[in-house]
Amino acid sequence: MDSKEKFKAGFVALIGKPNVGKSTLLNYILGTKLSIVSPKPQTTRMRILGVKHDKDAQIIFLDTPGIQKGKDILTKTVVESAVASMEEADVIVMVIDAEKGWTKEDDLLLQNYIEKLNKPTILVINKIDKVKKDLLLPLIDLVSKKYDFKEIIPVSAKRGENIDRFLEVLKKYLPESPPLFPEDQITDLPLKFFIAEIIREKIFNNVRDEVPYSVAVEVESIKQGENNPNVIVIDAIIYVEKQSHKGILIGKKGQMLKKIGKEAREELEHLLGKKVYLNLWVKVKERWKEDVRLLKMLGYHYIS
Ligand SMILES: Nc1nc2c(ncn2[C@@H]2O[C@H](COP(=O)(O)OP(=O)(O)OP(=O)(O)O)[C@@H](O)[C@H]2O)c(=O)[nH]1
Ligand SMILES: [Mg+2]
Repeated sequence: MDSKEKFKAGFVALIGKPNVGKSTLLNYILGTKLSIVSPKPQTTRMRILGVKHDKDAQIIFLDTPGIQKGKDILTKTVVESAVASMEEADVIVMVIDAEKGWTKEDDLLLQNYIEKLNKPTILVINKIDKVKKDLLLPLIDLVSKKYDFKEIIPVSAKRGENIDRFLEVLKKYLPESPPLFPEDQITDLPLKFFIAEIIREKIFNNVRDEVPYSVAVEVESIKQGENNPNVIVIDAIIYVEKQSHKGILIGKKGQMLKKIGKEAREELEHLLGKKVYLNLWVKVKERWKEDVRLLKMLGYHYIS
């Protein structure tokens, strides 16, 4: 770092419609799996803080749930957390999907939030690996007329294309500040919520239709193995809204739950570097999305 250049640090909110690749982008930048990802929209349900430590800057990303419509308390809470992240941020990064282009929802996001906040906003066009180059130029032209974006940067979060440039550009808009997080900290996400998220991701990736949206995961306990500190025993409850969903999640002869448990356990062992025993139970709890106490316990209110 040039000694004349001061260290920079600040908050960056990643926002956009569901499924555009916000969480994939964060994970690529951090070089680790922090925020869960799935091919289905509305995967992320709480704001996930991830810190990128560089020589000359500390970028504190806030990955947010895709802005969506819905009347239940869960959806309102989820959208609130995205809005709070935008309000907290020094810079807003709006993400769109190159293949889907600019949509009506993107107009609404601009009108309802970004224009009002009036903060430096960068537009990231993600998934460029899915489109031909000659289609990208007209899209860049179109979005540049939509708003006074400070920068428009095409990337592929999945392949890691143009991410270095994105980070360099982003740093320009961060305030001068000493680091805000200790060097060894990459998130503020409590371990039990992180584990619950990994389990929920496996459900999103294995179960179809409306069932993943009926699911919440509560990690009840995390204990060290009695005689072995390298073992973790985790007990978790999977809540579903309907009896029929419980049947689908458990599957024939318990096959589905076994598969979900195995995938979650293997990933947790990899991420935590310990042997994991994972006990999963499925419980029906109608209208859990309206149960404020439970929502808090599940972490959907933990920011405030
Ligand atoms: N081809 C391609 N797919 C991508 C890229 N980035 C993300 N995806 C895929 O897009 C899907 C959605 O990615 P997520 O990162 O979960 O999207 P999100 O914006 O966080 O979605 P929500 O949490 O639902 O708001 C996943 O299947 C990703 O693998 C990319 O650059 N190229
Ligand atoms: Mg996400």
